[in-house]
Amino acid sequence: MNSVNSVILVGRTGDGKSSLANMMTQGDLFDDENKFPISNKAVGETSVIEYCIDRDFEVYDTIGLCEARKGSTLHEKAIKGIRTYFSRVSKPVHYICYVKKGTTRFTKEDRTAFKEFKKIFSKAESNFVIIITDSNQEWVNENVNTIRDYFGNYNIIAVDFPFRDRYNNVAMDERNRIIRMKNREHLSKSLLNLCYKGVKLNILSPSEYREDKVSKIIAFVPVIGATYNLISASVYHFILDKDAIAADRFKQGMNLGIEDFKTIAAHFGNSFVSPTRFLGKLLK
Ligand SMILES: Nc1nc2c(ncn2[C@@H]2O[C@H](COP(=O)(O)OP(=O)(O)O)[C@@H](O)[C@H]2O)c(=O)[nH]1
Ligand SMILES: [Mg+2]
Repeated sequence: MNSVNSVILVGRTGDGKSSLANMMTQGDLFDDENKFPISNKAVGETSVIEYCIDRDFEVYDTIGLCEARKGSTLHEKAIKGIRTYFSRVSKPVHYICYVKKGTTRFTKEDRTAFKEFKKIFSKAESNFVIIITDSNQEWVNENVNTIRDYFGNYNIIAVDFPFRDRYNNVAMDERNRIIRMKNREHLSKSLLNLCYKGVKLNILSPSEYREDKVSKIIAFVPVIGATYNLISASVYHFILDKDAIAADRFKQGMNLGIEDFKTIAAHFGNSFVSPTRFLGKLLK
């Protein structure tokens, strides 16, 4: 029996996320009633994350990154929205896709947007895919160095989902429909061929992310840094269900901690010498 594969689509506005989302969940693009609204406009797209589940795929279509420049409120709002939403998604996700249109220029905004994507989904990098829209495999082969330069060394899938013909030419519409069907098949096969296992996202919400930045400074302070990491490890594990983060913190706490524990032990007695017992005391 086929199981449903989950897909997250991230990228800049206008690069084809919603077209992809519709193709994966409804099989084609329609004039009026698409599950994910398609838009030609550069700004003003929905500020929420849209979700839809169908037979083969469940898809999260996200807010466009980098609508203006880095530092613009829209960009920051998009990052915050994506972090907040996915920090609450605890089930594993299969394909975490960065979407870029092949027919538009590669700019520094693309680098900024991708860097942000990589930062948000850093614990799930094993499941990254780069999807180049309005494109084909030949174009990707010719431009693979540019794509890698901008978006790193991940699997790349090229697709083309042309929508309406601008001049309402019926023959063109039919030609576009055939291209879409061929590409939908290619997309499905290419994704499933990667055989990615579902991965837990472990994404920090905006406030947790701020805490994480603070913790990197605190980590340099002996004793306090180690203690802080150990306490926060337990918070991430027991309260927030973010084990990858908890494991990192625990490791940092222990690495920094051995000498510190001995120092503490000198003050508080032998029961503190064992780091595990020490953590036990902290958790009480
Ligand atoms: N020809 C072609 N046009 C595309 C493709 N993907 C998106 N578009 C067009 O690009 C515009 C923006 O697409 P949309 O899916 O709304 O992008 P989003 O802002 O990333 O969600 C629309 O006019 C789409 O028809 C593609 O693969 N091929
Ligand atoms: Mg969209």
